[in-house]
Amino acid sequence: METAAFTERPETWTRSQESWVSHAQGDHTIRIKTRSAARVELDRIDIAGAPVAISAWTTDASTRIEAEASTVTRKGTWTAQASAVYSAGTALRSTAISSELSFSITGAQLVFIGTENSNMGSFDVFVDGATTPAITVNCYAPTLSYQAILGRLSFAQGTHTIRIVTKTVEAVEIDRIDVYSSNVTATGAAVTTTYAYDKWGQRLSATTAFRRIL
Ligand SMILES: [Ca+2]
Repeated sequence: METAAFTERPETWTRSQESWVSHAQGDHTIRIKTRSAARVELDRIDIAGAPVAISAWTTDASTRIEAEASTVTRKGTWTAQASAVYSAGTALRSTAISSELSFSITGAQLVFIGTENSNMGSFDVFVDGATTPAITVNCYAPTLSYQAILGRLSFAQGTHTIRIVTKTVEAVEIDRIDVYSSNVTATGAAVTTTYAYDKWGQRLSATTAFRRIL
C-alpha cells in the first residue's frame, strides 16, 4: 500500500504537492482511501510511462466458482453466511488474519466477487505457489454492497492454483470467483502518454510506468 502525505503547498513551488506510485506496466486497479479527518484535496491522477489503452474485460462466458463450493479448500476460520443477497445464497466470511481459500482454475483472468463496506478488510491473492501476492484486494467502500467486484487479476491462459489469504481482522466476505478464458481485450482509444515532472518542472523518465497524484 502506498501512502501519500499532503501538506500545504509552498508558495515557491511551481507545481502543487504531488506523490508517486510506481509499478509494473499493465492493468491495475487503484483505490484511494483517506486516512485522517484532515482535509484531502485530490485534483488529478496522471498515468505515465508507456501509452496505456483503455481496456475492458472480455465478455466471454465465465466459469463461476462459488466460495462455499466443496472444490474450494478452506484453512483458518470461515463462517458461511446464508442470505438471498449472496450469489447461490451463501458467502464465506472471515475476521481472522491468514484464513485461506485455495482452488485450481483454468483460465486467464479472475474477478473476485464479494461484499464491500466501510468496515471491511483486505486479502492477498497468490498464484501458482508464489510467496509474494499477485494482488492485494481491499474490500473497503463507503457504503455496503453485496456481490461487488472486489478485484481483478489476469495472467497467462492456463491452469493455475489460486490462494486467497486474509490480511486483517476486519471482515472479508468472499462470495464468488468468476474465471474467464481469455485475457483482457483493449478497446477504445489509447490514452496519450503524459510525461511526469518533478516539483521543479524537470521531466522524469518516460520509460517507467507510474502514476502521479496531484
Ligand atoms: Ca456464493
